[in-house]
Parts: sequence; C-alpha cells; structure tokens
Amino acid sequence: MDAVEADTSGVGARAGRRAGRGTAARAGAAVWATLLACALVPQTASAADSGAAAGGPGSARRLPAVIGGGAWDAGHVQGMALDRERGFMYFSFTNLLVKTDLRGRPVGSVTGFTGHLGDLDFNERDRRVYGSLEYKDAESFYIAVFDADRIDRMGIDAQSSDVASTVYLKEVVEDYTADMDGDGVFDGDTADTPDHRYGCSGIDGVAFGPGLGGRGGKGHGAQLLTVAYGVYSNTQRRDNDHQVLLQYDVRGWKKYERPLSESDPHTSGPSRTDGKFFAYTGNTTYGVQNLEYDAASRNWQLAVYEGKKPGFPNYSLFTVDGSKPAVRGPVRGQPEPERGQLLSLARQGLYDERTGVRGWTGPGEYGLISVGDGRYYVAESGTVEEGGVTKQTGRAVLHRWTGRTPDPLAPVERTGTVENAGTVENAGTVENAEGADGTRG
Ligand SMILES: [Ca+2]
Ligand SMILES: [Ca+2]
Ligand SMILES: [Ca+2]
Repeated sequence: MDAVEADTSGVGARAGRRAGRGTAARAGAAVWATLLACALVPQTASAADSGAAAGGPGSARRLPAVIGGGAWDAGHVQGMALDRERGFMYFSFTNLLVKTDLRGRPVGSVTGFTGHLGDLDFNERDRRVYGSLEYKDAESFYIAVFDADRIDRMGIDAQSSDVASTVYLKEVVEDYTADMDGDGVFDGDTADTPDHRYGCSGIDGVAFGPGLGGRGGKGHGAQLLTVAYGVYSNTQRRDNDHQVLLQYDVRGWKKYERPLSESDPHTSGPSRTDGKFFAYTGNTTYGVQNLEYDAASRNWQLAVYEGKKPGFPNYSLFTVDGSKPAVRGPVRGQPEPERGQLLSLARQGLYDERTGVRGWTGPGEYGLISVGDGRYYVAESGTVEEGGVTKQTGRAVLHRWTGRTPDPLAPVERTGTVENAGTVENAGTVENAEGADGTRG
C-alpha cells in the first residue's frame, strides 16, 4: 500500500537524519553497535530479572533500558504498547503484531493483516490492546482490539482466530472520502488532490487518556480512546494544517465488535464520536504517527514525520497541554468557515513566531510510551539482512524527558554509544542473535 511505502521512506529519512554523516560514519556506528550489542543484551536481561523477582502482582516492574522487538519479514515498526503489570510489550509491524516479554523474547504474534496496523495502546481496564487498522482501498478504517492474554503463541491468524475484533470508525471514513472540490469524484488514496477533509489519509496514532473537552465533556472521568488522523503531505492546500483527534468511550463497544474479515469489510461501529479536536501544527507527512498521554505531566505527545510546507517550522514532535480544555474557535484554512474544538500546544520547546506553533525535533514516530514518571520508551526502527531477506527490526529504548530543546528525550543510559545503538541497522543484529533459536515463527 502507498502509506506503507511512504512510511518506509520515512524510515530512511529518519535513519539518514540520525546517522546523518555519510557512509564512513554509519560504518563506524555499526562497529560500535555490534560491540554495544554484546554489552546490552545481558544487561537488559538482568534488569528484567531483578524486576520480576521483586515484583508481586500489581507492583511496578523495573523497566529494562532496552526491549528488543525482534526481526521480522513484515512492515516497519509502527507503534508499541506496554502491559507493565504482567510484563509484556506489544510491537506493531504494519501487518504483524508481536508480543514479547520484557527481555524481548517473543511469546506470541498475530499475523495475516493485509491492511495497515499502526499505533497501539494497552487498556488496563479491560486488558486489551487497541490499534489503528486501515484498509484504504476498501475505504474502511477500524480500531483493532486484541485480547492480550490470549496472544500466547506465535502465528495466530488475525482472521480465523477470534483473538482480534474490529470496530468501524464512520467519522474517519466520512472525512477520508470527502469530495472536497465537489466535482462528483472522490480521488482515492492520493495526496495530490483537494479531496479528503482536513487532508485525512486515515488514522494512525492511538492512546487512552482523559477527555480533551474538560469538565462536563463526554465520558468525564473515563479513559477515552483517542484516535489521530493520518494527514497527507500536500503543500498546495491550506485546510490540512491541523492534527485531528477523535475521542471514544469504548466501554460500550462490545456491541460493535466484529471479527476481522478483510474480504467482506463490515461497518459496525459508533455513529458518532465522543469528541473531535484540532491541534494547529502545520501540515505533516501522514499526521500523528504515535500518540501518547503522560499522566504525570497531563501532556499529550504527538510524534510525526515532519511536514514540508515552507511557511511552518515542521517539527517532528508536538506536545498538547492536556490541562487546558479545548476551546471552541475557528478551524483555520477550511474552504467554508468552520468552528471546532481547538487544543493548546504546551508552552514548551521550540517556538515559531510566524505561525505560533511550538514543538520539538524529538523522536517517537515509530513508537512512544510514557511510563508515567517522566520516562518514555522510544521505538527505534531498523532493518537487517537475513538469508537474502530484508527484515524489519524494532526495539524500545528507555528515555527520560528532559524538556531541553530541540530534542526533549534523552536515552536513560547515556554512555554515548547508546546513541549509536539507536542507529537502526545494529538493533537488528542483536535481535537476530536472540531470535536464532527459532522463536520467530
Ligand atoms: Ca473530488
Ligand atoms: Ca505509522
Ligand atoms: Ca500510542
């Protein structure tokens, strides 16, 4: 699918920017990485060990500095979710969901998606993993809901097993398919069109968090599922400069859930949202890749692939101030004057005077998890060659929120070479070594 390819090019862009300094530098980084890999693996494992030993049910586990997500013949890593209570990590690889323990050992997977599985979150209330799932050709957008505790073996088929169900998001479909120029033709899955309301390309970022509308809002007190739009990169139109966030109270969703049937996509889902919100950031490339709520700061983090509009700062990370309820106001740039619920970007980070946009050049576009104490797991994406096949790797690296500009997230283990370990290629080498015992299913 186009989005997958576009996302993949995003990987290259990011890796290029991080490594950045040409072939020699990259080769050097790879050497360091190989050395570092040897050091990191046992360290990671021992951290997980001591955490498990110390932790009874419900106690917070010690979190390892690195959790490997493996190497897979799949799409690139899209998002992560953490079950801290029982000690599992979930990685989305576009068409594959992988469950690992905190040592990075695969314990289960769900396969067989032909659509695009994006960002994830774990709902502690019902112990299920929620992820965005796109079928652009079928003009169908879903939330996939996985029964976390039943992902207990490798290679579970998403369609023939009932471990995953789906809920259709009508609001997204309506905006995605909007014939904005009124020529009677919907131009389909392309960025080069005035169609798609707000430039909507589908959905990606998902996170549970409080209502964005403040007191009296729908679902007050409940953790709402928040779903962010993908937004096509298009520098020629002015109505695509917002991130769009939908909120849903999923406590009543059982009645909508249907098995995943890719040949016969269903339309069972809520007829309306429990809130629709706009954050003015400037156009980005495929919208919010990863969305996360941090309960400690009450901030929402929106990680994106940078936009390309010359008039904007094109940051890669935006922080929405969740302590400020959305206010009703004009949604800028729309063909017809329109009002909506507007979110506030936190008064932190870099500031662009021309547009008033604030943000960061931080990471998080492949996965971002707040662990609630100022630390975050940041996903690193990479590739590795294995038996003539290019496999995708992903791993979670523990960072601390420093609030420094331009990048507010710093690896917890600051030995200098950890930065190199981040350079992608090598992450794969580690996982390969671990996965060589046939755990890859
Ligand atoms: Ca049209
Ligand atoms: Ca993504
Ligand atoms: Ca998320």
